Amino acid sequence: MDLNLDPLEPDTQLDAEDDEVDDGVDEIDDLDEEALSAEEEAYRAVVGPFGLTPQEYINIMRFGDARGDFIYSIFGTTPGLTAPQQDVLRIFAGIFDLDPEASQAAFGNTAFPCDSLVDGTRTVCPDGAGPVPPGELIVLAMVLDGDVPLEDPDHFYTYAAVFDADGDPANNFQFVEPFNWDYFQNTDLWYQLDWDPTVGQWQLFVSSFVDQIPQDVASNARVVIDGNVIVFFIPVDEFGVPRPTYRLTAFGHDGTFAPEASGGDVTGADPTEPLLELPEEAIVIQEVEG
Ligand SMILES: [Ca+2]
Ligand SMILES: [Ca+2]
Ligand SMILES: [Ca+2]
Repeated sequence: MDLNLDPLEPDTQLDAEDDEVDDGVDEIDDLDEEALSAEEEAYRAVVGPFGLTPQEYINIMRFGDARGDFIYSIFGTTPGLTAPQQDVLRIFAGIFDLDPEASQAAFGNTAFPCDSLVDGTRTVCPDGAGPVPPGELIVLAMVLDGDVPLEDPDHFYTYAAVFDADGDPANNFQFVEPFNWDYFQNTDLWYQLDWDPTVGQWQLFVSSFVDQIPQDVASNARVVIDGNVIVFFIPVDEFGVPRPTYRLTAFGHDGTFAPEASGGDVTGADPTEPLLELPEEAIVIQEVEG
């Protein structure tokens, strides 16, 4: 297995039935039995309750992201805050299909209950979130270069999954000068996990960019923070299309947003790159460990 992945080159094949993917499948088998990367192990530890088999893991898309490729939201401006927990190293993207029982076991009150801290795993829900509906969930994970501090007294953090929710680029948010590397550009539905040290809380804000203004929207999403892994679980029914394109972002600052005290990372080199695609095939979840 070649561990020197090009950034944003998927390193697994998505369709195990495709004749051309024999090599990919073999690589995955090798990966399972021998040398799981630290990032792969960290990801699997978090989604472990879903009980994926080695073959099912093939349907998770994986991307590498360069280490240390910090950016500020203005091209050419050097960010001054560049902690490991602001550096995305790896992205995992899957579609999980849960029946009502599995959904209840995962998100009812067992594996990932709302606004809980269990064995160091923090689960955050939007205000007013209802139960996670059965059916397809978009499951997006970022593995960072360092553990996310759960109670940083000095810094703000925003970890986000942002989408073109309806597949129409014409109505997406466009950057406002001078922020030509605005992390959210060319998207229109934003799931923002925020740490605010002044209130000492993690919160999940969901907003839709409608008529040129971000507006709060109701959501039944969940976000899980576990060590250096952040996983977004978002019902497909919150999107206009079943496989919206997306970007993941990680940003830290001191409250001023000044470049010398801010910095972060996006999937890819910078936010002018095209959004990423989700796998077509869903993984049917049979049973969830509570
Ligand atoms: Ca990175
Ligand atoms: Ca759109
Ligand atoms: Ca990057």
